[in-house]
Amino acid sequence: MSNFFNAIASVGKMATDDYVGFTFFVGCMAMMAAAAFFFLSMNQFDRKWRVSILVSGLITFIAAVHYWYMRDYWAANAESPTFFRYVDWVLTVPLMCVEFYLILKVAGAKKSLMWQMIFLSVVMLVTGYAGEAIHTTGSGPALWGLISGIAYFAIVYIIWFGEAKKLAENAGGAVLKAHKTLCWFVLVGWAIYPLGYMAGTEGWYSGVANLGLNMDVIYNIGDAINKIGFGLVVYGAAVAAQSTADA
Ligand SMILES: *C/C=C(C)/C=C/C=C(C)/C=C/C1=C(C)CCCC1(C)C
Repeated sequence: MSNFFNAIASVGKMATDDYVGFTFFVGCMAMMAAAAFFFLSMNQFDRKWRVSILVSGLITFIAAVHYWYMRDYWAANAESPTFFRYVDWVLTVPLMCVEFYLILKVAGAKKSLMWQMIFLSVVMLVTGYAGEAIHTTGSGPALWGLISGIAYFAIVYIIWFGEAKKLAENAGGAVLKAHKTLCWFVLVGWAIYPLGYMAGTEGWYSGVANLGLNMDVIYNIGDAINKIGFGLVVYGAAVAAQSTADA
């Protein structure tokens, strides 16, 4: 019973002065709501778009489950839930690559494009984890972060200038529009993460990149923008494509 009251007290405390914990809490709710929205709306679309909306639902659902654990972990230990964070990312970021592929499939995208992007995203995340959790001293975080950043830019290159861009241009219409918006998400929205990394690890950048913001707060803001926003762009494209098809 006393555990029960301690839990209530700690949640109460969290809501008033622990703003990091609060962002985990709100993040969890937002991911749950978004997942429910995508799952419940998917049947209004025809087959091609239904799978894309399903993937948006899976991304936010997987995140909701991890936020549930991360919120608990933070409340119990007041330290970064790095492991849960990266497990979440290594599942959801490749799914975002799948999302790019699904959108471009109508334009004839090949599976190899998808695997190329998935491979790069896994390299980006595994090296990021190495810098954040394994090689945490000296030049370790800067070095591993740099490798991660190179993989990140390779993804940016493919979607902005490479094969993915050509396919989107061939498709035109709702596909091209959605692709363009998602490109901006990856260039600007995903750039939030290296900022969080620099705020939370030691390196040459420690003086410059200290925004006075906690790393987890930065990551949580990034996740809300990228996972929910990304899903909504896909949803918007599906609505647009469907309404032109119906007309
Ligand atoms: C839903 C989660 C998403 C979209 C996560 C994206 C994560 C990144 C783009 C992380 C990138 C990183 C770098 C580019 C360098 C430093 C290490 C990382 C892993 C934070």
